[in-house]
Amino acid sequence: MTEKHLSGKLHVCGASRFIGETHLPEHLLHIALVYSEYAHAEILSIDSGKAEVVEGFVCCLTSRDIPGENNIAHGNNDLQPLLPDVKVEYYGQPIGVIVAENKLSAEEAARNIQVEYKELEPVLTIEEAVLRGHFYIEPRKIECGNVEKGFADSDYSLSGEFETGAQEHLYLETQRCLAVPDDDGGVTLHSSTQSMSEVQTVAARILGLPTHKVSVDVKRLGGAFGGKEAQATIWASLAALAAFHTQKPVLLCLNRMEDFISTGKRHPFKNKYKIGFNADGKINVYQVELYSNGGAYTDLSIAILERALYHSDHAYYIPNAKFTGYPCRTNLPPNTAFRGFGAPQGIITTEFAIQRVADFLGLDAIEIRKKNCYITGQTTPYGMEVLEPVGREMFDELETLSDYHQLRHEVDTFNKTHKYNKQGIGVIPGKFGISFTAGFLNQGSVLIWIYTDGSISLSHGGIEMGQQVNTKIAQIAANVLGVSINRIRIESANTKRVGNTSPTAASTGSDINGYATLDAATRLKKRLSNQAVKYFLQHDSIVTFPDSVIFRDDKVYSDATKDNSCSFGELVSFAYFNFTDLGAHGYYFTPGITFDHKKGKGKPFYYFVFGASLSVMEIDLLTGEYNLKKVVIVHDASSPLNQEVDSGQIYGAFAQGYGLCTMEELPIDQKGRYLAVTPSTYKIPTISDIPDDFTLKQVTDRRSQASVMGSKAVGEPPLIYGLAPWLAIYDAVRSLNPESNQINLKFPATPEAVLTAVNKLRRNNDSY
Ligand code: LUZ
Ligand code: MOS
Repeated sequence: MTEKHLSGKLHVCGASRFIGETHLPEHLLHIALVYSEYAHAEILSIDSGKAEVVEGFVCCLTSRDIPGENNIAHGNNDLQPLLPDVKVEYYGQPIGVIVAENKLSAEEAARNIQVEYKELEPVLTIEEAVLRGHFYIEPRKIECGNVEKGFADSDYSLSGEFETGAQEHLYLETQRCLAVPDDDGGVTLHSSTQSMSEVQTVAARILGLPTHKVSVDVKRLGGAFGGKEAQATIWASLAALAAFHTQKPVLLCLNRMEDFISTGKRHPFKNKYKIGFNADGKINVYQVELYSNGGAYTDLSIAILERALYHSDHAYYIPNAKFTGYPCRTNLPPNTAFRGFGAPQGIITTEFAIQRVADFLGLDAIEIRKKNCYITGQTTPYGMEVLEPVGREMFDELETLSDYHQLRHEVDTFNKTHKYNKQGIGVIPGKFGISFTAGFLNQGSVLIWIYTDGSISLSHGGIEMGQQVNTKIAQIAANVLGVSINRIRIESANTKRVGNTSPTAASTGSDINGYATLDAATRLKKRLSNQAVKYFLQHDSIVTFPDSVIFRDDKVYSDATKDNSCSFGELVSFAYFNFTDLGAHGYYFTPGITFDHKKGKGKPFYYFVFGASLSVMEIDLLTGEYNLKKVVIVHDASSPLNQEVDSGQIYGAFAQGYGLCTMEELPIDQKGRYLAVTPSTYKIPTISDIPDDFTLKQVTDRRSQASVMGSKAVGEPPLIYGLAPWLAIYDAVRSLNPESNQINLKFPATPEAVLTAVNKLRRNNDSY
């Protein structure tokens, strides 16, 4: 099936609406925030005297104005105040809400708030947190086989450290919420969130209201990438608090710099690995300790660490393994979900270790990976069986599609004949586990109404953030009811129509809400089939059975002969006049997800998405600059719901991974402030960074393990392909001295990092 992007036309015409940009309510008030000026400090006093005299000032709200519980923590193993009363824990933490009649007055008043602090020493790095024992939980562990014996039985071992950096989400639409008071003391929130039920629950907790008094509506987001999974809640709750106090509609809309400064990023990791292997390249044992920088509050740090641990085997069978994870507490904005959710940080460490093994043994990058790749029937270190030989197939396909051995030859020849430029190849497979690791989140629901004219309204629990979950859901419903997609309107996500929703995250939006759609649409189809039997008897004196009725092309046929038919609308109207319920709720939960954290064993995923990819990079030895020359991706799509939407996801995820490993850098100063706080100082890839020579092959063999209508999730898995350019740069640097065991290429490999790595090698090796 291929259907067009449902809101493509609106986006292209600039007609699609986003919160706070058009159609604002009358008497709207605006918020500006007072932010902490220290990463760690006691608040001694807050004086609003000079703010109150600003024209248009309405009120200044602090922790004392919170009627309910001052806690926005995700889950129940932490306490995160909406507005701190004693202590600030990160630079840019909101401590006061200024409400005014217009944005400029609010900002001026916010600047006039005087806060006295007693500065405390901040903990900013993983090293400092480890020294002080600042961990969120006891270490998490996954083990299999016998690690000591594994090393003893190995011909060789290599060990080292691998550090990955933070990443800013840079969604086009900044964090925002429009809060509108209801007449019964409740409030309606138009929030830019991936997680409307979490916004609802937390805002109700803050206001001391039952959950049903807060409703959340989400039409669409201008991007999220994980940055609005847990982190939209704070802004929505602040806006809700202001609407509650003023009883007027209130808009909170961060500007780009505020968003950069105050929101959490992808977790930086510092990982220590040791790998044991034989002379033939077979890996016997892999041991890794993962340390993540979680920032000032838990947020999603524990789930992110879990996903990093579950992906530390990546695509490889490792008979003896020990993975340990430590989530560290620091005084940075709470780090959070970001496409891949810890998996990229675990995976790149494993891939680097494997690359070192290949280089040490003089083996080829693909050969070593194929040799160790999972085959059917093997189990992961956490005890989940790999049921299909898809990983190997992906490698074979990549080898053929890229003409790998010829390519390797060309790159080697290039390097022999070019003095100041070197090329390298990076190869990386994909194996990404699909399901929320917090098992209970794997459920979805929808509500469908068929109106008497045959048009259809569908509300589902997923959030449309540009990934086209709406297009896919509409396709599923249209397919079941045999109608064209234009008949279906996908409504805004709203807690009043679909309750207790999971965040649209973990790449599961289409899977769980899609299956729930299948459920609801099938219920309606059954009712309509029963009515069709009556219809055909009355109109054409035809005896047929519900199971024989066929819904196709906006028509309803009595049976496969297609001799008798009526339009879909006609049948719907007939059904209504014959007392048929034309509304249906659908529900789905992913079966079989279990995990025992004590044992470190279980089945955390419903299935895996596989793939393999390759990048060719050329570096300039004099400047450290590089150029991505070629990309080949083989992606295991199974039976895609919408192949074009999926290719958009794959291209985008590749670019985001490419940015992560090469150019996106977020240094902090000694006060815990991000130094890159605008798009002019934070570089992300643009279309010109993507080479023309880009081959994407979606393998559309339907897998036995897949999701709704044979499809597979596509949001996060392809981000991993974007890490191949880092391995390619590494390979290019290494070509200067293949014998060296001391290539220090940082991650991200910025031109500065490349030049540093090159110069170090040059110092040790004059011959280049
Ligand atoms: N969110 C979450 C996620 O709460 N649990 C997960 O396992 C997950 N995985 C990926 C992205 N978001
Ligand atoms: Mo996410 S990283 O919100 O799937």
